[in-house]
Amino acid sequence: MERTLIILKPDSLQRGLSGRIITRFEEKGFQIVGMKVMKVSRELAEKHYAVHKGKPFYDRLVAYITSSPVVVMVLQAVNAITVSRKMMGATFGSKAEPGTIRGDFGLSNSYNLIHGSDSPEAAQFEIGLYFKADELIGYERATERWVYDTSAGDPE
Ligand code: IDP
Ligand code: MG
Repeated sequence: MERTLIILKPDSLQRGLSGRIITRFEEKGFQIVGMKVMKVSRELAEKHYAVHKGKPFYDRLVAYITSSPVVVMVLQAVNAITVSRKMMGATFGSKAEPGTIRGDFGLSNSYNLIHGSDSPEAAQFEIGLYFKADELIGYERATERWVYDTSAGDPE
């Protein structure tokens, strides 16, 4: 099982799309192990987006993510990072394929609704930035054995 950090960015909440986006992940079979609404501080945004410092869009990106509340979630699944990135679609709303979250709900190359960790290292770093250990809840799901084939042991 893998965990990833997902952020529903300010435009998701302002446009009333957060519920529909969360539903996509629930329907796919992801397990929600952490979730909260928060306002991202400038300090937190600068830590999160340190890898983008110096890029032409960096200042606007920090302004965007701090402009209005976000929903942050930790989602768990087999291959959570790869699968969630596929569901998000390409970075630019104008290029993202229909059927993806960015492809279905947005046009902007900047206001693109959602963030998702892009590697296990990034996920570990980002989960630690946004959540305290006791805010993540591991629990057994009644549907687990129908989401995955667990007959050989590991979920497949
Ligand atoms: P990702 O969110 O698909 O992983 P990154 O390249 O990590 O894309 O960029 C982080 C965020 O910065 C994007 O989600 C988007 O909001 C913003 N961004 C990236 N490239 C551009 C750009 O060329 N113009 C404006 N905003 C951008
Ligand atoms: Mg990224």
